Amino acid sequence: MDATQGIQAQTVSNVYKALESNLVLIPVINKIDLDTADIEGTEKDLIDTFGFKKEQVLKVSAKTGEGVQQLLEEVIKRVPAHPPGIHWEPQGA
Ligand SMILES: Nc1nc2c(ncn2[C@@H]2O[C@H](COP(=O)(O)OP(=O)(O)O)[C@@H](O)[C@H]2O)c(=O)[nH]1
Ligand SMILES: [Mg+2]
Repeated sequence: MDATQGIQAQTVSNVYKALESNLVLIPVINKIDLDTADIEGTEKDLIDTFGFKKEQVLKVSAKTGEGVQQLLEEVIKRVPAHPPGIHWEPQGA
């Protein structure tokens, strides 16, 4: 979620698509490097609107790289190798 924009149509749309597909959701606040970022307010939106817990929320800047290492580690920790509900066919012969 963009810390300078709050909840956008794209945020809501992507959350519901992911929920319908039974995917693990990782709430991430991006653009924390900007002066106009409202990190606290964005975090509150994620908690109040989508029911995430404060301790689940990650904070990153795609520009400076802050928090990106932790984000990658959390993806590995939280996302199962085979998402539930998706049947994987081996590719090739
Ligand atoms: N300062 C800053 N700019 C970013 C960051 N992440 C993306 N942007 C820039 O924000 C602009 C819009 O991208 P973004 O909001 O991420 O994507 P969109 O909402 O799908 O268009 C682009 O110019 C990106 O380079 C960030 O962490 N910090
Ligand atoms: Mg944007």
